[in-house]
Parts: sequence; C-alpha cells; structure tokens
Amino acid sequence: MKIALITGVTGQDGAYLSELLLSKGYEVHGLKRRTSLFNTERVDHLYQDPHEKNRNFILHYGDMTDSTNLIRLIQEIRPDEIYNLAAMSHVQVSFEIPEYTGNADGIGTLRILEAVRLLGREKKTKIYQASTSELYGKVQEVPQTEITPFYPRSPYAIAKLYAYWITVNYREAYGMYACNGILFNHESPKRGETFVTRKITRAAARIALGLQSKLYLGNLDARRDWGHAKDYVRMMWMILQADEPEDWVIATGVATTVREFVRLAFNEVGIEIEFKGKGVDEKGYIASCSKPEFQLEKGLEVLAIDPKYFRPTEVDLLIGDATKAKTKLGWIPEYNLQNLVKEMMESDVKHMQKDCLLQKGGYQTFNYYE
Ligand code: NDP
Ligand code: GDR
Repeated sequence: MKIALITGVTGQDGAYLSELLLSKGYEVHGLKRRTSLFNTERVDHLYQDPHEKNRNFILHYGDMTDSTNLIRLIQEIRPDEIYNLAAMSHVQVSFEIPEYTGNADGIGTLRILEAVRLLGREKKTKIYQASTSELYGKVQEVPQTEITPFYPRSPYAIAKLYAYWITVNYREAYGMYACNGILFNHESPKRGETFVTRKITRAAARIALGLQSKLYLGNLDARRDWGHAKDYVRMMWMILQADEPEDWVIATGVATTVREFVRLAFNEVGIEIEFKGKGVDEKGYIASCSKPEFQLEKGLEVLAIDPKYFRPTEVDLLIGDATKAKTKLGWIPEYNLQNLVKEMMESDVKHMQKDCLLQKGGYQTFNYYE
C-alpha cells in the first residue's frame, strides 16, 4: 500500500485528490490547520473514527510555517508521495498579507523539500508542487507552455515563483523526484466562495431564488482558462507516476472572460443577462427569464461593478497549452466549460433551495426549560 501526505487536504484540490488516492488503495495522510471553527467540511465524508483499526484516511494538525511540525510528520508518516497543495491561494488577498503569503507559499515549500532531504528520504519520497499559471502574469506569449517566460504580478505569484524554482533546484541538486504542475484555474462545486466562478454561481442561484438582489464584481474583461478540479487532481497523480521528474502545464486551451462566465451561469437558471455601460459603469440587467420556477422581473439590475475588486496589478489573459501532458502522459480532460458551469450551478441551486425553504417556511423552536 502506498502512503501519501497531502498538505492543504481541507481545500478544493485536497478533497478531490484524497478521494482519488483512496480509490487507488493509498493510505492518505492530510495536514490540517487548527482553526477556531471546523474546517474539514470538504473531507468530512471521508472521516474515519480515530478509534477504528486500519484507518486509511488520517488527519494531522500542522502548518506550512512550522518546520518542526513538518519534519516530525514526514518522519512519522514516511510518505512515498507528498502533494504540497497548502497555500494562501487568493491572489487579491495576497496584496493584503504579502509577508504571510511569502512564508506559507514560498518558504513553506522549501520546508517540505528540506525536511525530506534532512530525513534522508531524497530517493524515497516523490514531491508534487502546486505551481500556477499566475507565474506567467503579464502576457509574454499565448498560449503559455512549459517554456514561456514568467512575469508574476502579485505577492502570491511571486511566492509561488520561489516555490517553483526551489523545487527545480532540489531536483537538480539532490536528484530528488520533485515536480511542478503548472495548473491553470480549475473550479468545481467545492471551489472557495470568494473565487470569481463560485462567487458567480452562488449569486446566480441566490438571485434566481430571491435570496439576494445583486452581484458585485471587479474586472469583467479578465480572461481565464477554466477547467474542472477533478480532471486536474488526476493529472497531479499521473505526474508522480511518470518515469522522470519533470514540470507540466495543465490547462484546457480555452480562455473565457469573466463576463461570459456570468452569462453562462445565469443561463443555467433560464436568465438572460443584458450588459450595458463600460468599465466601472457596466451593469447587468435581466433581459428575460424563461424558467417559470424562477419568477424574475425584466429590467432588474442584478450585476454591478465594485472597484474594490480590481487588483493593483491584474493578469489579463491566461490560456495554456497542455500538449506535453496529453502526448507524454495521455491526460484527457473529461469536462468542458459548459458541463463545469452546469455542475456548479446545479450544486449551488440545491444548496440555496435549503436556505429558501428555511426562510419561507421558517422553523419551530420551543423553550426547553419551560
Ligand atoms: P484552497 O484555497 O481551496 O485550499 C488551500 C489549502 O491550503 C486549504 O486546505 C488551507 O487550509 C491550506 N492552507 C492555507 N494556508 C496554510 C498553512 N499556512 N498551513 C497549512 N495549510 C494551509 O486551494 P485549491 O485547493 O484551489 O488549490 C490547491 C493548491 O493549488 C494551492 O497551493 C493553490 O495555490 C494551487 N493552485 C490552485 C489553482 C486553482 O485554480 N484552484 C490553480 C493553480 C494552483 P484551510 O482549509 O484551513 O484554509
Ligand atoms: P485567480 O482567480 O486570481 O485567477 O486565481 P479568481 O477567481 O480570484 O479571479 C479570476 C479573475 O476574475 C477577476 N474578478 C474577480 N475575482 C474575484 N475573486 N472576485 C471578484 O469579484 C472578481 N471580479 C472579477 C479577477 O480580477 C481575475 O482576473 C486562482 C487561484 O485559485 C490561484 O490560487 C491560482 O493559482 C490561480 O487561480 C491559477
């Protein structure tokens, strides 16, 4: 039985990767942070009671900023594979907490590599580093490949640049099996609520159900190459099964604007959006609503721009070329943008219907002590 350690196990990718590795018969260990509220919702369905014998999904407290913790865990777990997914992953937030982002995302990666080396596991533990299309930043070349020059545009991307190169360096210096997956944006119903796709699908569902009146966004012209997280975690595993450690671009090769994503999401609930105005004055109105279950007034303003969501330095266009992954590893994505949006909308409508029921029907309470 292979043993894997996933940092960032409670995140979107950590949850899908855990499911995949468990289905392949791995013993999966995950690093979770201590938080004042539960943070394991995405992996709760995999939870096993600590009193059970022969558990194959085990969570450990830890943090990317604590070397002692990482060294001890790697010593105890003795993983065959480490998937380093933990990061402060929000680009805009990284402008507000740049030092912490550098520590967790950049030096955190060094801590993992160095722990493996110090413990003499250079030839025993393979390492996957979650690199990102944000490394390309300001457009140098389209589409972006493994040899496109980097020009990062945020504290997040610059921390990830350090992580990218320290991974390459440990591979070259110590012969470690350490690889970068340069992944373009990937989404799913498990996507964090403050990333733009999930913010849009959540709002579209809530607006359709009358739970919210308006969605505020930033730059609608940004273009992203959006794939499905399930396809991308499969590729993470394939990267560590390859004969040689290398760096790989994972992308769909299709770029779409944020505006078009809004249109597709609202279309799923039968709403046509009409966009009027330009730049910060752009607004979105209901042009029609074809589904009788969502009664929405024509002409209603449901989308507006809030400049606070504009970034100090924006990444305008990301579009990747995953030819290497497709030809050398045989990676074939199963999702396209249309079925990704459909799955996210179906999930958010289902979630919001519960809120709707509660709001409309209410619930009864009684005073236990009377
Ligand atoms: P999420 O934001 O959903 O998950 C991030 C995970 O990292 C969470 O489990 C979080 O814990 C954990 N984490 C954050 N800071 C620390 C820390 N200091 N110590 C330990 N754990 C920490 O990200 P995704 O799942 O979307 O992405 C996974 C990785 O891939 C990230 O490194 C991201 O930067 C990178 N990436 C993502 C892409 C995408 O489109 N999704 C594209 C390219 C790269 P908690 O749950 O407690 O917050
Ligand atoms: P990104 O994802 O920055 O590409 O990073 P995000 O969804 O945050 O932004 C995508 C684009 O949408 C524009 N945008 C908005 N973004 C957010 N979050 N909120 C808004 O209201 C909004 N309005 C417009 C942004 O300006 C941007 O251009 C994600 C993360 O998962 C990273 O960790 C990962 O490395 C990259 O993808 C690849």
